[in-house]
Amino acid sequence: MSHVKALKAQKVFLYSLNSFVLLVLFCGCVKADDGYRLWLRYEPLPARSRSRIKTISVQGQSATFDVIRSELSQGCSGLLGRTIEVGNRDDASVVVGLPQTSTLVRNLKWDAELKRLGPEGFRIRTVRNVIVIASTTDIGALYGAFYFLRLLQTEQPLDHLQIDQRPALKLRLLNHWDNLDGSIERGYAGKSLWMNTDNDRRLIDYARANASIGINGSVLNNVNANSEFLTAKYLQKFAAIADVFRPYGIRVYLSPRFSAPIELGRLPTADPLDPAVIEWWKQKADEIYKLIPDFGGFLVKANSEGQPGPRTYNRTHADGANMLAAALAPHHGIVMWRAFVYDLKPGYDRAGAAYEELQPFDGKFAPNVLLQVKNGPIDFQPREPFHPLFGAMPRTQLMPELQITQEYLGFDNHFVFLATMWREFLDSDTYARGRGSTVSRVVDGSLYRQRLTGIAGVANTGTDRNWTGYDLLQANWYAFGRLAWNPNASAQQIATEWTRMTLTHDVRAVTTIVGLMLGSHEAVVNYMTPLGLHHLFWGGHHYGPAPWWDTEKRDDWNPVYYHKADAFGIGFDRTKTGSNTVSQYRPEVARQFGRIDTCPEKYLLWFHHVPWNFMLRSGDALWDELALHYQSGVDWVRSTRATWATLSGVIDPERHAAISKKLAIQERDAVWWRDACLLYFQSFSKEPLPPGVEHAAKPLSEYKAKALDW
Ligand code: GCW
Repeated sequence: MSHVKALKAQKVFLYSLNSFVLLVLFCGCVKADDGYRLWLRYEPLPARSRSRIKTISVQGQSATFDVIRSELSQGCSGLLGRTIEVGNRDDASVVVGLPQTSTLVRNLKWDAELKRLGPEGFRIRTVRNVIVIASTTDIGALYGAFYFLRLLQTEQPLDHLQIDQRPALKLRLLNHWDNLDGSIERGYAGKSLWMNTDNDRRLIDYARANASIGINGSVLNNVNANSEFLTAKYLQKFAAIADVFRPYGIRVYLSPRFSAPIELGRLPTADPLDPAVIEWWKQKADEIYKLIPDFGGFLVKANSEGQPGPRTYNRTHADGANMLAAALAPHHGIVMWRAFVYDLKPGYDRAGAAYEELQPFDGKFAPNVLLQVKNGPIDFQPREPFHPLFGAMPRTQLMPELQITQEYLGFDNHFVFLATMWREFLDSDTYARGRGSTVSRVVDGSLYRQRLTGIAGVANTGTDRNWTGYDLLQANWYAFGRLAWNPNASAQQIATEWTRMTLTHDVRAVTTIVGLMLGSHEAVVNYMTPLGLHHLFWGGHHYGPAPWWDTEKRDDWNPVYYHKADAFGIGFDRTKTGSNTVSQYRPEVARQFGRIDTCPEKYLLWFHHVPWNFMLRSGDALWDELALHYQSGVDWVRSTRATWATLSGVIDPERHAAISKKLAIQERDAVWWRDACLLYFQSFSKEPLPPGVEHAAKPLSEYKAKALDW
C-alpha cells in the first residue's frame, strides 16, 4: 500500500470511528428531529410506562377504519418499542368498533350512551382486561383512537379508563388565507400546502394532525378571495383534496368572492336581490356539490378592506349572507359571514364599527348562517378585551375567529403560547344573562340554545418542514384544536399534553417548559403593548414597533390613532367623554371597563386616556409602570433563554438549537420594542426612565428610519 493510500485508509477509519462515537453518544440521549411529525412522533416511551398492550383489534371496514388501523399500529408499535399486531379478534388488548360493526361493542349495550355522545363522540372503557374504544360512527372511533394514543403518549394509567367524550362545538375549522399564487396572507411558514403542490403525503399528514385534535374542516383559500377559486379548474382541485381529507373527518370549505357573478358569470351586477345573481349562485352551489358531495360551505369577507359585498348595492349584510345561504341550503351547506367590517365614516372609533353595523341584524340571518366574529373588536392584537358582539346577538349564531398565525405577535420568531390568551377571551364574562355568561357559554350554544356552533382559527401552517416555521408554535395549532373540542380545557393541561407528546418525557423539563409556555403571552404583551395599548405596529407587515406611524391613508390604520399619546397622557378614551363604544357592552361590563378606577389595568389604555402621573394599583405612576412593563418583557425573554439552555440534554439537539436561535431573535426584538416605544412615548411624557429600566442603545431617529428586520 502506498503512503498516500495508507493515509487515506487511516482517515476513513478515523472518520468512521468518529461517526460511530457520535452515533453512540446520540443514542444515549435523544435523536435529532426536524419537527415534521408534530405531536404524533410515536417515539418509544420511557420503560416506566410501556403498557402491556399486545394486540389491537379494529372492527369495521371503511377508509376511516383503515386510517384507524394504520395509526394505531404505527403509534402503538412506535411508543411501545415492539411490533403490535393489528387484527380483528375479540380477545385483543384493545378493541375499536361501533355497535353496528363489532359484536363485542354491541354486547356491551352502550347504544343509548353512545347516541348521547353524538356522531363525533366516543367512549373508552377498560372492560375486564380489554380497552374498548366505541362510537356510533367511524369518525367518532377515529377520534377515540387518537385520544387513546394521547393517553399512551402522555403516560396515563390505562387500568380503569372511564372516558366519555364529545366535542362541545360542531364546527372546528382552520381558515387558510392561501392565495392563487401559492403565497399565504400573513403566513410565515412557507407556501400553501395545496395551491402549488400535489404532495399527497403532506396532505395526509396535515389531515392526520387535524383529526388527532378534532379539527373537522378547512377553508382552503383566502377570505381576500379571487373569483378564480370558483372556476371548474379549482373546484376539481378542491374535490381531490376533499377526497384525501374525507377519511379523516375533514370537510372542505371555500371563500367565494362576492362579485363572482360579474367576473365569472358576466352579469352586470352582484346585487344579492337580483334574480339572475340568485340563480347564478344556486347553479354554482349545484356544481360544487356535484364534485364535492359533502362540501361544507362558504366563508365570506364582504364590504371589508375593499372586498365587494351587498352594501355595494345598498343591501344589508343579512341580504348578502342569506342569499348565499339559500343557494347552499338544499345541500346542507352553511355560510360563515365575517363580522370584520369597519368601512364606516371618518372620525369614528373602529372598535365600535362591527357592533354598529351588525348588531341591528340580530335575528335576521338564515338558520344556516353563522356570524364569524374575531375575538376582539380591533384585529388580533396581542391583547384585546372580548368583542362586544359576544352576548349581544341572542338570535344569531356566533362563532369566534382566532388567529393562530402570529400577524401581530412576532410572526414565526416569537415564542407565544396562545392558549392563555384564548382562555382569557373564552372566560370573559359578557353578563348577557347575568353573571357567569362567559364567552365560552355564548359560543358553545348553552346560553342561547344556539343550534349550530363553531370556532375558526386562522392557520399558522405552511410548507416549511416543521409546518409552522418554529417548533414551539406547533403548540398553538394543537391548542386551537383542543380548545375547539373543549372550550373549557385549561391552558396548563394543553401545554402539558403537547410538551410530553412533542418535546420530552423528562418530568422536570416538562414542568419547566410548561411554565415558560404559560408565561409567554403576558411577556410578549409586556414588551409590545402593555396596559391596554394596541396597534403600535409598523404599517403593512406588522412586525416591529412604529408607534409614531401616521402616514396611512385611513386614520385607523395608523398607530397614533390608537394610542393618542400627548403631553397630558396616553390611551384611547372609549368612555362617555370619548367615543363611548364601551357602552356596547352590557351595563355591568360597561361600568367596570368605563371607570378608570375599576377598569382592569390590562385594558386601561384601551378604554381610557390616562394622565402620565396617574397612580396605578402598584403605587407607581403610569409612566413608570409602563416603562417597567416593557422592561419586564425583556427580562422574561432573557431568563427564558437561560432556562432553555439548561434543557439541552433532554431535547433533541436539532430542535433545541433551532429554538435557541429563535429565542435570540426574540430577545433582540423585545429590546427593540422596549427602546423604540419608550423613547417615542418619552417625547410626550418628558419623564426619566425609572430605576431598573435600561436605556436605549440608539436615538429614536434610528428606530424610525428602518423597520425591525425578520
Ligand atoms: O388582520 C387583518 C390582516 C389582513 C386580513 C384581515 C382580515 C385577510 O392584516 O391581512 O385579511 O385582517 O381578517 O380580513
